[in-house]
This record gives sequence, structure tokens and C-alpha cells, in this order.
Amino acid sequence: MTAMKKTVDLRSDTVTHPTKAMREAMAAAVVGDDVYGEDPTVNRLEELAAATLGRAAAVFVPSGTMGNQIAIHVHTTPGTEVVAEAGSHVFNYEMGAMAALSGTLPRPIAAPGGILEPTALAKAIHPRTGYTTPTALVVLENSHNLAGGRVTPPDRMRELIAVAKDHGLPVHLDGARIFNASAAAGVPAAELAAGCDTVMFCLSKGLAAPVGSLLVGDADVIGEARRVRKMFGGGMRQVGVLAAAGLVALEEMAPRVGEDNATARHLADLLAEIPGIALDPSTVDTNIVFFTLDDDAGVTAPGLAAQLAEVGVRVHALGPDSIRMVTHYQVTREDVEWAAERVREVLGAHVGA
Ligand code: TLP
Repeated sequence: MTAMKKTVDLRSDTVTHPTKAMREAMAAAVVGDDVYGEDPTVNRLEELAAATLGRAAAVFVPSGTMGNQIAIHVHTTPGTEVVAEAGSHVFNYEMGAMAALSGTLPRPIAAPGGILEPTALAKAIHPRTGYTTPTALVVLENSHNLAGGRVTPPDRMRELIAVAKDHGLPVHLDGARIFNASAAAGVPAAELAAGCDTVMFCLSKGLAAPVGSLLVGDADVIGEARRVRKMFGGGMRQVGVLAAAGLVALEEMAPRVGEDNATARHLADLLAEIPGIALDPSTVDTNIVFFTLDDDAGVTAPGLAAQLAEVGVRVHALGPDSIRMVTHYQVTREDVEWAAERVREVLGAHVGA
């Protein structure tokens, strides 16, 4: 028998497979029609999600994108603006949905490390003058994916929320990886999200559930979110089979994602030593590692990604010189050490050649 070729998949934490406990819970799940509110497993998941984030209510949605877009739809009206950081997921990776589904315009503000400045946020908000496009919503992202998983600390979150509130605006938090952020910040997820009107978090990234995200908030806003979820085609039926995995994700996986953050920092320390790579490991707050290739690296990021895939290391090339690697529960400390060695070998053949 030929041995299976070793592969370490660092493209994203979305590649995680459900755990044994999840599969068992899925098989045993008690279900009902969730559009009638009759799926007891979904109801339990929504209650746990709301309690975990310190809110009154939650709604289970098929994806993080849908959760974010429902929130945008609920908080805005067509012809208004949504202020968010320039690299945020809601602008860059959601297929223009805020324009297509809600008729809103993005107002991007670039911020170093994806961490917004309160004064820059205040400047970007349009007052209701009768001749400027009105701002309707502020979206924050924590951890910030494109900025390399950076964490906006709790104090800064409070300052930003205070600016929005001073202008009478709601705040939505894209907390796709809020448990990674909370582990890094050393505060519970509920504290990091305090003051936000809605929070979306994903079960299907580092928490390893196969499908699903939650949108949480107060009872009124989540009631309205249920209407919009159905309108967007996200009403699901006997979906307790998925919620069962989500319960395991929240109970067993959320408390362990700090380990993935530590594995990412270890990976970053190793990569930073490799000639041709520009990376400051102190910027790796959570489970996402970005690096850029030096000008003399002798290979583009897509070229390097393709060659790494051939030797069993799967990574994401973002742009011509930037690579993303994401750690998760299927990736051990030994795996990242092995992966970093492969990077050293493959890149070594190009640098200065
Ligand atoms: N991010 C994916 C890709 O879309 C880039 C990934 O591999 O990281 N908010 C944030 C901050 C996200 O990173 C993602 C997914 C989402 C929302 C959307 O979640 P899904 O993929 O469930 O729609």
C-alpha cells in the first residue's frame, strides 16, 4: 500500500471537518421545521449563542455572508452609506451584496492593521444635511481577516461604538472569528462585542462545524432579521442536524481556539526567519498569518502557492506578492514546522537565483 502524501491545508479555517462528537450529535439530533420555529435543536443553539454573546436573541443563518448582509439590510435603507474599514469582508468578499441586496453604498476608511481610529470614523460619518448621502450603519470586523487576523482591543471597540452612538448610528460587528479575537484579547466574546447592535459569528471556521453562522442582537432586531433571512432564501427546515454540530462547536471548540492562535504565532516565527519573506510575527494576534515576498524573492505569490501545493502545503495567494496561512484544529505545531520547512526549500530555490 502506498502511503498517503502528507498535506497541510492552511488556506483557511473554513476547510475544517466536523469532529467525531459533531457527527454523533448530528446523527442523534431531534429536529422540526425551523421556519415554524419548531426545531428544538436550532432553538437551543440560538439560545446558547445569544447567552454567549450576552444578548436576548439569535438567528441561525447558513453563512457568515448572509448574517452580515441580513444585518446590513435590517439597519439601513436604500440610498444610505455603510462605513467600514477598507479591507473589511463586507466590502471585499461579499460580491457587492450591500449594493445588490440593500441598495447601500460603502464608505471605506483605510486603517493600519484594520484597527479604526475614532477620529477617522467620526470624519467618515456624514451628518444628515439634506445634500450628503446619509450614513446609516458602522460595521466593525474583529478579528480583521484581510489585516492578518488583527484584533481591535476592547477599549478601542468601546471608543468606536461611542462615536457611532454619538451620531445616532447602529453598529454591526462582523465577528466571524470572534472567539479567536476574544482569546487573544483575554476577554469573553460578550465583552468584546458589548454595545454592538448586532453581532455575526461563524460556526464553520475555527469552530469546525460544517455549516452555519449566528446573528445575535436584541429581540426586535432579530425578529426583523428572521423576516429578512426568509426573504434572502435562508429559511431552513429540519436544520437541527446542522445546529447539533453548532452546539458542539460552541461548547467544545470555542474554548480551544487560543491554541490555534499560538500555533499561528509559532508558524510566523518560523516563516520570518526565511530569506525572501517579509513578516513581523508580533503582528500575528490570532490564527491568520500574512506575509509578503521581498522584491528579490524571484517568484510571485501565486507561483509560490502553486509550487507549495505540489509538495503538500496549501496556502492562499492574495495578490501578486502576498500569501495567507490560517491555522485551525486540524493543524498541529508539528504540521506548521513541517510546512515552514517546505516553504524554506521551495523559496530557497528562487531567492537570489
Ligand atoms: N472568509 C473566508 C473568505 O471569504 C475570504 C476566509 O477564507 O477567510 N466575515 C469574515 C471576516 C470572513 O473572513 C468570512 C469568510 C465571512 C465573513 C463570510 O463567511 P462565509 O464564508 O460563511 O460566508
